[in-house]
Amino acid sequence: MITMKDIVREGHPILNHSAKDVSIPPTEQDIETLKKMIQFIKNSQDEKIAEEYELRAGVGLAAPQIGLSKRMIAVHFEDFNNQLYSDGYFNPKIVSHSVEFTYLSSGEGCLSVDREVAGYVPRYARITVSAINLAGEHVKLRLRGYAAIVFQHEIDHLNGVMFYDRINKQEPFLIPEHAKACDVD
Ligand code: 4LI
Ligand code: NI
Repeated sequence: MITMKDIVREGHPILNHSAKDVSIPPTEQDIETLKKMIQFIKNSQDEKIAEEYELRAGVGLAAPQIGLSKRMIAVHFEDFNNQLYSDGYFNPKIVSHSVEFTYLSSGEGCLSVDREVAGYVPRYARITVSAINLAGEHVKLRLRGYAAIVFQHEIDHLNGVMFYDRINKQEPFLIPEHAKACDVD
């Protein structure tokens, strides 16, 4: 099972590199890795398991965060409409996005970043993602709000981009133009 000791922390160069496409159909090993990543995210949200293994809670994980430079992400969360997103994706790609931006009003955290970085992270308010899911199906996801933010955060990891790279250095809490806040809880 994946635990925090497998999670690569900021400063490791793999987090600043673009990850390689996964060959399709994915190998049994890539499928196994992605299943383990989903399970880690689920475990991290389970109070008992998280306490026992000292896991920090997250809703998404990208393969570079476990030291694998491959284009794979795992997510497990419910959005505001109680829609469940719980799957793994190979080669996810943002194929279109809104002009409008959004940002998490509480800021963003990352399992690879052991400190709080304050500020708004501008994200597209709506995106369409094409990917191959864990079941091997070609999928097109239309995402908005929190779901759109989580997928953009994880896809950024595949491109060597950290959330704080997107925070305005001069004015971390500057509200991006054409943006509406995204409140969680
Ligand atoms: C416990 C059990 C307050 C502060 C609110 C916790 C189950 C921050 C938010 C969770 C913040 C669960 C989260 C992300 C933020 C903050 C990620 C708690 C886990 C909230 C997920 C990828 C950014 C995603 C909303 C600096 C590890 N996750 N909170 N950001 N939750 N969680 N991100 N922001 N301020 N990060 O961090 O998985 S996109 Cl589900
Ligand atoms: Ni992250």
